[in-house]
Amino acid sequence: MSPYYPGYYATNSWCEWRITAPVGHVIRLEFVYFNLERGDIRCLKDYVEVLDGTSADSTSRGRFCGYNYPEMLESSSNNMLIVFKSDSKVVRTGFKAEYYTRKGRVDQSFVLHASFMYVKCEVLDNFDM
Ligand SMILES: [Ca+2]
Repeated sequence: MSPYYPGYYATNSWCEWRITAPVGHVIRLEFVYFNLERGDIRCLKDYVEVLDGTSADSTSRGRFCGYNYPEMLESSSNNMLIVFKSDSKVVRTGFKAEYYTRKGRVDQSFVLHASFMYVKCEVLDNFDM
């Protein structure tokens, strides 16, 4: 979940959550709350971006902002990175997501996990785009 959730998140934030499942597992991410500043279609102000891997250079599975909940996302491997970024103006109450993992075979059921692994969250200077 975003910093201070269900309170307002801070301005000028950059946060990353990394989810790592055992090798051979895939990750399903489901947003259960989503309320960010509404941006244009590129979501340049505040956004959540889900990446299919371990770094910000990994393939993006989508960048999300505004009030519409992102659809459920599944990783192609056992790693997923969630990035949250806010600019210097207008804050909302952020997001909450849950994740499930399963062995790669489709006949295995997903198992819900309680929380994200915390990686880092920092305040940036002059990060407006
Ligand atoms: Ca903002």
